[in-house]
Amino acid sequence: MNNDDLFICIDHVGLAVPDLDEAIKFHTEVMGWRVLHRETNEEQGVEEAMIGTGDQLPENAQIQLLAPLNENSTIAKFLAKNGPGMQQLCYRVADIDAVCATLRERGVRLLYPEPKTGTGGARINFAHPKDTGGVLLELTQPVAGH
Ligand code: CMX
Repeated sequence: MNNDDLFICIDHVGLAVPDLDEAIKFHTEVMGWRVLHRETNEEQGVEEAMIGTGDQLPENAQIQLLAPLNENSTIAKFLAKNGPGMQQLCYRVADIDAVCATLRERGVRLLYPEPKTGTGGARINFAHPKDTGGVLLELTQPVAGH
């Protein structure tokens, strides 16, 4: 793949939080954001909310609040080790299969052999933080129209 074709924009930044309702209260009432979307993703072990502005444009990055669904969740492990805070950076892509193949060719480990399902039905994968300068990097290919 051509370097110019790899990433579209920063899709979102993910924050690990112990309690989703408490975090939503803080980010809406104190910080002034709005909840754009909320869902539970059993496979990822998270309860999540996407927040942004009232007139959020598709190319504007969102903030993803991630709370653990149970004690086995990767977010529970992250919170136990680091406490609340930034857990991931997510880049939007147009063709996740091609991007994953290109990154693999360049020596970056992807966590899943095939993309899994993320926010709003998007196809997602993650690059290992040890291969990306210490940042857990999510790749997301949103469902058309989302
Ligand atoms: N950001 C940066 N570094 C991280 C990290 C993170 N979020 N999570 C782990 N690491 C680092 C650890 O600090 C550790 O480094 P050291 O060895 O120097 O201490 C190393 O990576 C390995 O950590 P670990 O605790 O042994 O590994 P984990 O069992 O925590 O797994 C990871 C790490 C990335 C494989 C796991 O968190 C994972 O599978 N993440 C992808 C899925 C996910 O995050 N789902 C929730 C979000 C869902 C969504 O966005 O939709």
